[in-house]
Amino acid sequence: MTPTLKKPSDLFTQDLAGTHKRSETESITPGSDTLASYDSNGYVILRGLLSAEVLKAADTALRDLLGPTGRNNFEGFSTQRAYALLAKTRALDPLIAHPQILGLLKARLHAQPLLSACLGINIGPGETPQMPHADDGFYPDMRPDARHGLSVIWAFDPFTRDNGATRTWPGSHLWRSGREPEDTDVWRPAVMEPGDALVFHGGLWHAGGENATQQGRLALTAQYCAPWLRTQENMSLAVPPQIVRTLKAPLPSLLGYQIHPPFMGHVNGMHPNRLLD
Ligand SMILES: O=C(O)CCC(=O)C(=O)O
Repeated sequence: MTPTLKKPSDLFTQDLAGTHKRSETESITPGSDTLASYDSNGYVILRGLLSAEVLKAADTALRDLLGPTGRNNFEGFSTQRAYALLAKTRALDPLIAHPQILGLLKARLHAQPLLSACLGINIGPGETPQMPHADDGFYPDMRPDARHGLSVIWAFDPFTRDNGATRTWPGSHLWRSGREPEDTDVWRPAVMEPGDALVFHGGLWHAGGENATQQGRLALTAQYCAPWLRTQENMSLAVPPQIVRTLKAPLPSLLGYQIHPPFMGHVNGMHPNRLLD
């Protein structure tokens, strides 16, 4: 039954869809220590989240999809990337929609987020440190403490100080607008084992590290944004409906097959899921 709107605020709280009602996705509620680290440092490392089988399948698929090295010093001239991953493999789905990540998204971003970007990053031998940045940096008015995004970096290789472990500037998600890391600001490498995940606030300054070893450092990054923002990767074009139709919840919703109340995301006045029926 479509609800009757009684007051203006009902527009933003009521689910107006007749057929494709919003549904809760299964998630794991984060513990208080996890949230305390996320809130104060701007990041938290979740350890050992994947079974050996899931990790192996994800690792094999991602390595197969890696493209050429970067076209500028942000992508990294010695770093390979892989984009549009949801159109290319199903092996990464359990990471992108991991219940622990969904729990953090619900607690600290939004219960119906969008997947803004999802890419493989293999920092190769000899790579120089990446330019520090915040993943929310391209949204205006990102501070103070605007909850625009939440990012995850999954380690597929051991992450060490020497091989390019992601550098984080603890607490930088709380910096005033316009402040950038100085040489005197201390960064920390996110030292991780394969299957660990660095989860961070979209306002956290971070960067891929320098790789002074002879091996690559492979990661998957999944970046999520609030459902009223434009996504970095144009997911509607990157992942065609015939693939989205085969995906399990909440992946279609993460890819934009959702309505943010009252009407954001409609197609021809209808819920986008009608395209999948
Ligand atoms: O690979 C990493 O450790 C971080 C890379 C990153 O933040 C990016 O390319 O946006």
